[in-house]
Amino acid sequence: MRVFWDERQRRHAPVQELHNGGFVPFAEHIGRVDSMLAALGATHSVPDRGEAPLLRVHPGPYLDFLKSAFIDWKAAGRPGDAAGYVWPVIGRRALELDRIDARLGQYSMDASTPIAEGTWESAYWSAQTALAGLEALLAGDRAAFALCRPPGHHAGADYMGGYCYLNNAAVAAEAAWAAGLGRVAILDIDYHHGNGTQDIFGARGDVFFASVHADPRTDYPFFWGHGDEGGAGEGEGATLNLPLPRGTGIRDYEAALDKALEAIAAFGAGLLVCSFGADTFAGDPICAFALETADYAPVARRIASLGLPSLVVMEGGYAVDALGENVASFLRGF
Ligand code: Q9C
Ligand code: ZN
Repeated sequence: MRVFWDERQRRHAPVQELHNGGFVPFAEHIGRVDSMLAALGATHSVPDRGEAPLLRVHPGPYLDFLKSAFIDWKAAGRPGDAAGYVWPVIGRRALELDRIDARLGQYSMDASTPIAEGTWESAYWSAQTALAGLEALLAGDRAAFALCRPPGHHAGADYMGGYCYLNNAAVAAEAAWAAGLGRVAILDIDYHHGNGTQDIFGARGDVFFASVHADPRTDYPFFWGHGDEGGAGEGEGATLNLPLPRGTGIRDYEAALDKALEAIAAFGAGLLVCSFGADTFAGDPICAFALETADYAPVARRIASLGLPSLVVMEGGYAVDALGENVASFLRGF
């Protein structure tokens, strides 16, 4: 399976994040990529397809915000990386204010997603990497791996969150739709629920979203991903959430995964986008499932047995020393 990656995805390097009431080193750091590149070997280059495919998912004002936030932050005389401290609660007026602090709140959902100098450039190339993987499928590859970083599944159409700025999986799914590949299924197997992807496609009947993740009653992102969220309007029935308790190991995990795969098979998609996070690993420092390195190969084999052209998009995974081997195990299984 070809691996797609662009060096400009390294430019994003926030220093710290708010975690459990204090500041800690930013967990989604470039060491993750070094671990994956060491285990995966050669990568393929990523062409520039411009902003048009990003704009199929994200509104222009949100992209403008991502581009200018760090500059505006510095212009306001602030040290460090741009981070919000006030969030508009549901039902408040949707104002388009100029103040950088207001914009950081308007366009984000949490305090774990700072904007640093190279954030826009890395997020842009991360989304381009997803598009490059999709193009490999269009050219006839059965599967492709987009080594996206920063990750994407917590980013909604107009908000960042959970280390995510642009929703790489959604950008690829929309591009697949535009390319005439028909109905798309997105299977999200990051430890955390993919709230951004669900928000983007939840009202759509032509894109199926299935997610196996930690129960949001105990885990981030808390306010999405509960078992009763099944889509809205034309999208009713095209969202499937399968939350699992902390401590879940491979047996219960595979049972939930099989339910997701059955639903995807019944939906009748022409293409699969798999949001893959290796933060389900037993040794992950910020997560609490119990998958082992060797488990990722059979998990991937089950997914591959759908027989769909598959784009694997990288999401989370923070046990840096094991990350490369976990991803390699998954891709070998495919
Ligand atoms: N105290 C992804 O895996 N921070 N994002 C949680 C817990 C946010 C993870 C803080 C975790 C987001 C792509
Ligand atoms: Zn995650």
